[in-house]
Amino acid sequence: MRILMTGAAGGVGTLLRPRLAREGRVLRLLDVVPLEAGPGEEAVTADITDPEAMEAAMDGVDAVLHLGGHSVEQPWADILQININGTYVVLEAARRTGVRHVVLASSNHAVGFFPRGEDEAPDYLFPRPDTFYGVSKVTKEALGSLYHDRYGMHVTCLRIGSCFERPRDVRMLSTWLSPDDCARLVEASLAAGGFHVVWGVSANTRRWWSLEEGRAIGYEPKDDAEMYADKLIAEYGEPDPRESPHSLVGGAFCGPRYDVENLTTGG
Ligand code: 15L
Repeated sequence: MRILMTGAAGGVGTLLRPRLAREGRVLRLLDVVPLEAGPGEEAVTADITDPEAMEAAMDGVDAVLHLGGHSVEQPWADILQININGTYVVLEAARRTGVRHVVLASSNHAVGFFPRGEDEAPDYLFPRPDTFYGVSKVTKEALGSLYHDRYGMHVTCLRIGSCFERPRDVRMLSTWLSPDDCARLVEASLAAGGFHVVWGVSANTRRWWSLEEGRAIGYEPKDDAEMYADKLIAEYGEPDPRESPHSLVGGAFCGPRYDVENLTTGG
């Protein structure tokens, strides 16, 4: 089996590479940044917005894990070209070459303005993006839905929380997706038929996003950010779920000054 991983040089791709290695599996790593292939890997230097290069990269591929694109807020033109058009090009190349399984890295920022209530945030929350970046994740999910319904592709969209080696702040005590759980989620998604939107989150004690749909496709998280709680709370204080940035799914991305104008001017 051969899996094409786009954005393989990025944060999540780097964490997943060793964790997705399997006997009898080839990981084809694709990025605009040149990568060195290790055992069981192939490296392709290409741009996800280049249709010809993406079709060539699909040769002999059974499944695509699409991680490529900007991972935080950017000016609209960049989001449009890299994240939105890039996802279209990836899906279209997969369709043209007969690839049946696609896993799309969405984000909690597709639903960032959803407020925290008493209950867990359910699966399949209606889009409520907190940034242009979040809009691109909504679009990614919509394109995945289209390619499933129109062409019968199996597509799973992962609304990833915070996928880092370990949680970096108190919000991540709730939103952390450990690298090992991320690999478990990707494995379950690669095997899932149909179309799904699942939260990408670990079994955190402070989690407030549903694991129901994830479990329904066979994802069983094993990690819990709580082991980092004492240290993080000593550093940052106890998070108040009623206060910003903890009162909304997207955290700081929902802040009044977290828009691209402020990000690019630094103001
Ligand atoms: C994301 O979608 C970003 O890619 C990542 O950098 C984190 O900020 C994460 O969301 C998060 O919400 O913690």
